[in-house]
Amino acid sequence: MTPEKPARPSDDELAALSREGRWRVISTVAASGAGHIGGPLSAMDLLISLYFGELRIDPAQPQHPDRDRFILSKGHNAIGLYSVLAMRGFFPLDELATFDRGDSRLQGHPDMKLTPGVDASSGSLGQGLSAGAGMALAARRLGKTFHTWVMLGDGELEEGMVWESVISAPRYGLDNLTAIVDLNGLQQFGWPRQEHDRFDRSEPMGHTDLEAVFTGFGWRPIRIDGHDFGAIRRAFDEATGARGSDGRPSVILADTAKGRGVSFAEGAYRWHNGVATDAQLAVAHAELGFPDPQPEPPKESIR
Ligand SMILES: Cc1ncc(C[n+]2csc(CCOP(=O)(O)OP(=O)(O)O)c2C)c(N)n1
Ligand SMILES: [Mg+2]
Repeated sequence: MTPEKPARPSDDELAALSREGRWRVISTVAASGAGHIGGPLSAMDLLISLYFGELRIDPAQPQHPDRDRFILSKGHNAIGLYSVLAMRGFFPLDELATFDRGDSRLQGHPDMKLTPGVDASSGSLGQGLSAGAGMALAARRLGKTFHTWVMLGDGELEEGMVWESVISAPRYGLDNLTAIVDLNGLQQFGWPRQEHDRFDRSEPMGHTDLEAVFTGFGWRPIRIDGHDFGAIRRAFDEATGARGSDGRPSVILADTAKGRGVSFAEGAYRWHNGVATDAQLAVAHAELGFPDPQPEPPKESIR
């Protein structure tokens, strides 16, 4: 059976799922001893909204030819994707504990040949949008109606190959393609939007009018707060509703905070990657409210 769009959860349900996803990211990386935190947390509300409310996918048939496609072009955020795939039922939640081990299906960067639900391998930044444009073009040629989604980082926009597909996708009329750019304002080493920025090490794209640039190349830009579930939902509707209408691919420019949801990681470029201490994990647990605190064991009655 062709996978169908899921019934959309409420905003409260999405928020709870996102808190769970954020906890799974930070706790899994703490257990494995290495991994990325900031990007997976900034992207979590978008990923949860996609996997639980938008994508026409079926965890029991991860290779279904008519499924919507999702490419995590910023592949270093793999643990964010794996957490959501596990929560959505593509593989057991327990398997997250194997993250980044040599014999695991969950490598540090996504491998489409290993992991159920991963549609393209990534990790070398800049390549995902070209792969996605290819999938969207294939859908068009094969007469299929699936939609292709590609998530990029704002630092990743510096890769030249991104712009080759930005230039070419509108020429093929790929309105069945949507890029999502996670505009968390930071990449690996800092600083684009900070006041003390002397513009000497800043990220070039941080000072660019991306809406104008994408419009100029023939895309439909949709600018949103990437932590507002209502805005995300409307952006998805606009992007998929556009399909077949005017040949423009869509780009969702999502303003986010790197490390979102965990106080010590939020806005801190040093948490691009990192391993939380036990004390930091306790803070994250308290702030995310997940997992629920264990109930107090019953006190022995005094006789
Ligand atoms: C081609 C390539 N160059 C460099 C790297 C190393 N690298 C990994 S993550 C990263 C920063 C990415 O920043 P951004 O795209 O903003 O990701 P996010 O903030 O969402 O984590 C870099 C430079 C890479 N993976 N691939
Ligand atoms: Mg970034």
